[in-house]
Parts: sequence; C-alpha cells; structure tokens
Amino acid sequence: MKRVLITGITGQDGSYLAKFLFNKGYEVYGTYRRLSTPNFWRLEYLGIFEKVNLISVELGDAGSIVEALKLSEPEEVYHLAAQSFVEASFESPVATGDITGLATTRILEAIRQLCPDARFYNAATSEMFGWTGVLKGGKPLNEDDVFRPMSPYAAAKLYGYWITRIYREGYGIFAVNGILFNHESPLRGLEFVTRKIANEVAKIKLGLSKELRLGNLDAKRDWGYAPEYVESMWLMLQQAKPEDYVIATGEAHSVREFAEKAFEIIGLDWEEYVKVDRRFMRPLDVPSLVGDYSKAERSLGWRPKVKFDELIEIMVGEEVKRWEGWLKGERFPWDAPNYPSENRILTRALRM
Ligand code: NAP
Ligand code: F7E
Repeated sequence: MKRVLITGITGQDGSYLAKFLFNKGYEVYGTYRRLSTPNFWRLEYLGIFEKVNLISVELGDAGSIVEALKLSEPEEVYHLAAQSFVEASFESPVATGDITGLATTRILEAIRQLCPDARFYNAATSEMFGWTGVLKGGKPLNEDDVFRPMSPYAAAKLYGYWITRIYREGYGIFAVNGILFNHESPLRGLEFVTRKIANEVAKIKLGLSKELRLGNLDAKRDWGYAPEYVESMWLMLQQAKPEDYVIATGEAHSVREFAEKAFEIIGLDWEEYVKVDRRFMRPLDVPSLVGDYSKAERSLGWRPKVKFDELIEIMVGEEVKRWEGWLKGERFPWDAPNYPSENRILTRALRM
C-alpha cells in the first residue's frame, strides 16, 4: 500500500485530497496543528476522520516536519499547509513569509536528507501572477506567464514556487508546482468571499440576517470546484517527469456577479442587501485573474466540470441546508466535539 503525507490535512483541500487518496487505496498520513479547539470537522464531514493517521506539525518548527516524515515514510508528499488568506497576509506579513514561504524549504530540505525519492507536490497559486492578469488584458494565463505578486501571501508563495524548482533542478527531487486558481466548496473557510456570500445569502433567505458586507466588488476571479482540483494534484505526481501545471476553469467572473447569482438562487435582488464596507478592502488587490488549463488537459487529461453557476448552486444549497438544520436544533458540522481516536495519532514516543 502506498504511503502519502498531506500537510494541512484539516483544510479544505487537505480533507478532499485525503478522501480522494484513501479511496485510491493509499495509507494516508496528515499533519494538523494543535489548537485550543480541535479542527477536524472537515475530515469528519467527509467520513474519513477515523481512516487517516494524524501527526502534529507546526510549520515554523523544522523538527516537527522531520518527525512527520520519519513517522509516515511517504512515497508522495502533498504540501498544502499555509497561512492561505490573502487579506491576513497584509496583517501578518512576516509570519506569512515564514509559514507560507520559508516552510516549503523546511519540508524540501527534510525530504532531501531523509527521503529524496519521495515525490513532492507544492501548492502554488494564481495569486503569483498578480498584476500580469491586467497586463495581459484579461487573457487566460499559462505556465509561461510572468509573475508579479501583489500581496505578502503571493510573494511568499512565489518563494515556495522557486524553491520547489530549485530542489527539482538542483537535487533531482521529483517536485512539482500546481498553480491552482481559486477553488471553492462548502468546506471553504468562512472568510473567503464565495463561502462568505453563500453563508450570508442563506441566512438572509431564512430571515436570520439583513445585509451582506463586502469589499471590492469589481475583482474578477476564476472560480472552480475544489474536489475536482485535488485530483489534478495527484495526476501531477503520477507523470513520468516533474513539471508545473496551471489548473483553472478558463472563465473569470466578478465578485458582483457571484453575489448577483447567489441572490438570484433565493429569488432576491442583490442590490437591496449588499453593502460595500471598506474594512474588507485590501491595500492592494489583484483586479483580474483567469487561467489557461490547456497544458493540464493535454498532459494530465484533466479538465474542469463544475463551472460558475453550478458552483454557486452547490454552495448556496449547502448553506441553506446547514442553517435550516440549525433552526431545527441540529449542530453545525464544525460544532461537533471531535478528538482523534488514540490509534490515529502518531507521536515521537512511538519511535523512542
Ligand atoms: P486552508 O483551508 O486554509 O488550509 C490550510 C491548512 O494549513 C490547514 O490545515 C491549516 O491548519 C494549516 N496550517 C496553517 N498554518 C499552519 C501552521 N503554522 N502550521 C501547521 N499547519 C498550518 O487552505 P486550502 O484552501 O485548503 O488551500 C490549500 C493550499 O493551497 C494552501 O497552501 C493555499 O495557500 C493553496 N491554494 C489554495 C487555493 C484555493 O483557492 N483554495 C488556490 C491556490 C493555492 P488549521 O486547520 O489548523 O487552520
Ligand atoms: O477573495 C474580493 C477580494 O479572499 C477573492 C485563497 O484561496 O485564492 C484565494 O485568494 C476576491 C478578492 O480569495 C470581499 O478582494 C470582496 O479580490 O475569496 P478571497 P483570494 O484572495 O482570491 C487564491 C488563488 C489563493 O491562493 C488563496 O490562498 O474577492 N472580496 N469582498 C472579498 N474577499 C473577502 N475574503 N471578503 C470580502 O468581503
């Protein structure tokens, strides 16, 4: 049975990827970080919480990364853990540089020393293109386009992108960058704009809220469906040669359009509820991003299926169900008290 280590298994992509790989027959190991309230709800929600092995890792602590590699002895490593919220990177630029950028080197260096034959996936991002989206006049961006990052998050990810290439070219490690454009789902963090809109629209429908406060309505993004995107990560590591790939839908829509469509689903006019609030504006915001996934289609056989309208239907539908359940006295999925059963937590003590 192939062994895999996923950093950030508790996040949106980590939990979908864990399920995908478990279903493919992998023995799945994942890193989580110790929090005052455990954050395993996504794994529970997907029904795989009891099927994965959990190792506590703090990305700032190189020793914990070494320990995770020793405990899991992986053939494939998917590095997804990061401070992933662009807005927060303006609040904590130094910590974001460390956790989202430098930690990639901590992992690659540990792989180089301990398991250089392991294949490595790095979660790079469309945010690295930044201003290029505008310079190209809204044309879809591909693997050869220039990166002009516009946030501490994007700059940190660009560092991770290059260090991944440096370990590939310098040490012959099978290391790839997935340059993924925005991908969303009902498991998205609540502060990201798609889930924020879906959640508030559901509350407005049920009379639990009266308005939706947003920042830059003009920003355009290429939004895909997360469960489909994690498959592309796996495909990248199954190729004969390590290369980088853009993963996207090829369509750009504005935040305004997203809100308009979400309100349309519940039969209301978005303009009566959406208020622009400066608190959600960023010092710099990438105006427009759209991706060209033709290399992935050609080489990986990957193409997106769920597009803009269906994505919003899925997300609004799920939030409405959650809030209707709550009104009937049911718990939210993230409210369930969950601690991993003891046999699923791996610690250094096992190796002493
Ligand atoms: P996410 O939901 O925010 O998950 C991030 C994961 O990283 C969580 O498991 C989180 O743990 C963990 N983490 C954060 N800080 C950590 C630290 N200091 N030490 C250890 N673990 C830490 O992100 P996602 O949407 O799944 O994205 C996965 C990766 O792809 C990220 O690297 C993101 O930057 C990148 N990416 C995402 C998108 C997108 O549209 N979703 C697009 C391109 C690239 P907790 O659960 O404890 O917070
Ligand atoms: O913002 C605008 C905001 O925070 C999208 C991460 O997964 O994708 C994500 O980064 C757009 C921006 O995602 C609000 O200014 C307006 O223009 O949902 P977001 P993001 O910044 O694109 C990339 C690919 C990643 O790699 C990241 O990890 O929406 N916007 N009003 C708002 N955004 C938020 N969050 N909240 C608002 O109220």
